[in-house]
Amino acid sequence: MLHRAFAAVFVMLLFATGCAASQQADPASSVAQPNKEFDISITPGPAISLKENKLVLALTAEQQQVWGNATVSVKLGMDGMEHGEEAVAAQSKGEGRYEATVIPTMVGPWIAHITISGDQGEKQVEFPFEAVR
Ligand SMILES: [Cu+2]
Repeated sequence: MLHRAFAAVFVMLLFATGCAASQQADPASSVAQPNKEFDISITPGPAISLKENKLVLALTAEQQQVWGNATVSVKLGMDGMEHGEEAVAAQSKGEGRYEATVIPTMVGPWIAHITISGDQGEKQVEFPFEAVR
């Protein structure tokens, strides 16, 4: 009886977390902090799975000074899953705006790993987002 209740809770947890339930305790991904420094968005949003979505990084005037001549690349990943995505280069649209076309291959929680390289060096930030059908 009690065992059955536990099983039911476990199944509900699986449903609630979707494919991220396969996530194991991974020190590398658990220390990564979501981005708070940069203005990053999926436009118009929400992200649609198996479709092209526009991910936008908008540097402030101040950040443009710091990250002169920046190049930006984006790689999508899912915690605990190996999707094998390649990094895509974002296009500079001027005035600190960078756009990358990303295609999440399934519904669920994704993390865009964004690399910004410029005069300041290199920085990696993470942008979590949800892909829907
Ligand atoms: Cu997945």
